[in-house]
Amino acid sequence: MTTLFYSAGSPYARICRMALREGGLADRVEERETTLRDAAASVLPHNPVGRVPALLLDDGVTLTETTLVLHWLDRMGSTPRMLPQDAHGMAAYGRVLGLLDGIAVWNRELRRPVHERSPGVIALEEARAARVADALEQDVATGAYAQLDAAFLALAAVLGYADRRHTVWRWQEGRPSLAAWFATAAARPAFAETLPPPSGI
Ligand SMILES: N[C@@H](CCC(=O)N[C@@H](CS)C(=O)NCC(=O)O)C(=O)O
Repeated sequence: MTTLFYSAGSPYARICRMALREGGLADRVEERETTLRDAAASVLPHNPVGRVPALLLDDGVTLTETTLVLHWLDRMGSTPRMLPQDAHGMAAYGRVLGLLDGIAVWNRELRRPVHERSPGVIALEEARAARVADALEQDVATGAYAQLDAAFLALAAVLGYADRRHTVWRWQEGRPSLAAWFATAAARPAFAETLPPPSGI
């Protein structure tokens, strides 16, 4: 059976886990939790990069990178299709992935011992996140991210991550449309079934 390696705290893996549920493929893919940054991690024999998500196919091939996994889920018959087909949809998905990449850098910085943190990196990522969130506030206010696809799930995953694992970022303040969008997305069963544990940051 096809296997999706994930970590409960990973927003990237969560995009794929929500996609399995929303796309009607949950009974065709087994989810297997792995540790990360660990020489004994169960994902390592299949993915030397050691990151999740990683999708182990029946023939032993392992797909890494969220977008490639979503592409494969579409090939497996995900309904609805996850990857956007037009430029608007692709741009919306890319915008959120960029936000997520920046938040991952910011969060990693905050996990270092205080004397190893770079104030410059933190300031840069905080400014990037604010800029993108302001753009997203306009986007959702004008009807973007309304249909269920990779852009929708990535936005739910990044805001869900901020909500429980990166709470230093007060993204809701001054962004009522984004907050309302998130409340609606968070009510979906696929979101509730994949909640990450709080991390204390
Ligand atoms: N570009 C990758 C990013 C995946 C990623 O960074 N995953 C993190 C968890 S959120 C990970 O596995 N980190 C473990 C490590 O860096 O060793 C994607 O789009 O899937």
